[in-house]
Amino acid sequence: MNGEIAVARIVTFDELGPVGLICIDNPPVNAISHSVRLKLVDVIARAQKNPGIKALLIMSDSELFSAGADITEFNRPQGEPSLQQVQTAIESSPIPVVAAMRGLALGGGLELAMACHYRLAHKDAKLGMPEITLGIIPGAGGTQRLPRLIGARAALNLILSGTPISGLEAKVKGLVDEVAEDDLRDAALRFCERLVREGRGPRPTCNRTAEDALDEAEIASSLLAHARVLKGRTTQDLVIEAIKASKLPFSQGVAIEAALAQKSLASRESLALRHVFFAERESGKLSGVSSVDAKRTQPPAIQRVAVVGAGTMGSGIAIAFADAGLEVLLNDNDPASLIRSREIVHSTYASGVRRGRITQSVADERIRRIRNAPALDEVADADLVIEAVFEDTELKKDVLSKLDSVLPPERVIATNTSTLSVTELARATAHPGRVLGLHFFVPAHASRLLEIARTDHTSPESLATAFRVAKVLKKVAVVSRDAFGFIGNRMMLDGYFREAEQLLLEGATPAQVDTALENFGFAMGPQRVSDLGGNDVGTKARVQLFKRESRPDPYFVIADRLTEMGRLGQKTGRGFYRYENGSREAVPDPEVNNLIEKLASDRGIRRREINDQEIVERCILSLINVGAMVLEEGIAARAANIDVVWTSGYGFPRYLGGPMFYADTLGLSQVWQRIRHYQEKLGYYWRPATLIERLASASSGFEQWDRTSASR
Ligand code: 3H9
Repeated sequence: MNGEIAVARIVTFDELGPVGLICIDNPPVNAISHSVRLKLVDVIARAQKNPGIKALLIMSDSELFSAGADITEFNRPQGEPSLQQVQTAIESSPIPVVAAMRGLALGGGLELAMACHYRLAHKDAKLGMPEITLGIIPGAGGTQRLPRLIGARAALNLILSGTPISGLEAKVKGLVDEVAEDDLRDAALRFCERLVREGRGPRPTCNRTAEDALDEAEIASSLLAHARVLKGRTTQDLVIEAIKASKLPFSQGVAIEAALAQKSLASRESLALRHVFFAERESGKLSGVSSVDAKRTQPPAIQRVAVVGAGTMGSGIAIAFADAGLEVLLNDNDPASLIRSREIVHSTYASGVRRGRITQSVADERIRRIRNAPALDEVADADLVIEAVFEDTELKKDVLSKLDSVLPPERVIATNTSTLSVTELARATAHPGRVLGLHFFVPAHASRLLEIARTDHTSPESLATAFRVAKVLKKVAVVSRDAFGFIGNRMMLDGYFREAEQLLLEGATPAQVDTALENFGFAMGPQRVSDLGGNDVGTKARVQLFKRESRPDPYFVIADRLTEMGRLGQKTGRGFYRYENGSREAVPDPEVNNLIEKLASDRGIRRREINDQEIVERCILSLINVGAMVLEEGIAARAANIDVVWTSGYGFPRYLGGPMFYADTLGLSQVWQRIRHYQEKLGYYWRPATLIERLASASSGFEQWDRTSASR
């Protein structure tokens, strides 16, 4: 074998003196797909036959080593060689094999490296086992080799956290042998040459033993440390079982791991989490919402953003962009608002420093990125302008019209409205194609979801810009048609929260409703959410929304009455609950129960005992039902988009896949029958969505509907 072996670029081989350099080149993320595995075993076998090659180096020329196994292959037979077979080829190699990692080395990528005899990483590389976020356990020796390299306890923590560690940290833990400060390739080649010079041969990880074993106290403390992300989950039990097996001889341990990995792969939890993984990526693509060729619609780069309106929301949006490294111009015609906004910005960053999230110098740099621009025409050279003034149609129209005249016609103008008609606002401009809604959630700099509201006139180019904004901000984007509440708030108001209030009128207590839904898996129950966000915020939003479409009584009569009484939630110490002395602990309040009883009796509602099962069923079914209406009305393009909205913005448990995926797991004919049951019992507002009826009678589901709608 001389020089370069002619292989497809999936895996390349170069002979560099005594070192055979194998580069994985499988864009976009160097997943260890079947074709990569095939090439790897082929190249390794051929290199071993070359007497001139004394060491093999596996790395990647791209900016990441590997994002792991190819997740798209999980739903079909994997095809040989398996990743385990590649690892055996590496581990049993008579010449030493070295892995050098830069960027990301995740899951199966890191497992591949762990099967190599030596490992290097760039100091800033990120090494981790994110499998748990997909509801699976590391299934290519990860639960067996990691304990042998860093100890069982550290392995458990790394796997349960799903969060990567840096190259430097990996060195401290013993996961890598050497860290490269600068040029990884150079450092790795020198490392290999040194191995050869010193005659150091293969060092199979599988021959080592883990220094420690898991005891129950350590397991309990690890589970506690990751309790928030593991709530309601089961994969962690399989991880623990697999790591315990690392005390056995390697061949037995990997056999146990393989069986547990299969079990995790087939679990509902994993199906749901993988669904959300792909749904999040799909929802951020233009192809899902426009027939225009997405590849030809390249949005311009965004370096400078202007935010008009320096209130709480505007300040939060400014912080989000500054965090992402962009320059921000903050405009407000009220100098006092700009001063207050400055205070918000400073106190947000001060809190980040206090909590150890960022250093003071990073905070200072980000603060410097936000500049006041008191005159509106100063925003003219921004690549994108976001209007975030008070929720008032006339005020917003005035701002949009002025922006339209100062900005070049191709620049996108986004409104941050959550309640008003974007279509109506866009009419104030001469270029409605450049107008769309960017619905940020509170706090704008920390929330994951960005709802993009498109009108019938919004251009594909503007949408492409909005997607780029989401990418820059590391948020998940979902497009909604401009309609009452967009996707998320429509389903929350007409479905989930309305049903929660109805249950209160019929006899449940706020604590009972909240606890039942938190036990179902929601991060926080609906009444606690209302108290946190402010009951007045909800009331004001509904007043605006009712200008678009009204709703018949009873519709949030309790929350609105609480607002009238000044029981605004945590901020006033009283809402659906009482909060003593600034505490966040929600204490049930008999005064609220009396109020609910009165509101129920005014409406002739007979109160009764309601069990938790009915609470959960009614809240979730109404969420699903309104979700189906949102789909049939074309407000959401895909059921999976709804799942993204609810798992990333409204606390629906990700491990249940979102409301529409969850409906599929229940079976739509069951869903339809139960909705019909409540329609008979409770009356008009339990009308089943026709889409559910249609899909149920065809024994179909939302996932299938998405698949067929993709080809429509
Ligand atoms: C594993 O390794 C199991 C083993 O233990 C056992 C095996 C036997 N496979 O997110 P992005 C696609 S489990 C296939 O938009 P970013 C993604 O769908 C794996 N495809 O970019 C998208 O495709 P498209 C453990 C993958 O820069 C494109 O790449 N690893 C994979 O924002 C770009 O992705 C993980 O859990 C994959 N593994 O983020 C890591 N990864 O353009 C999962 C990505 O068609 N991946 N794609 O929509 C991630 O966390 C992020 O994608 C990453 C890049 C951080 C890598």
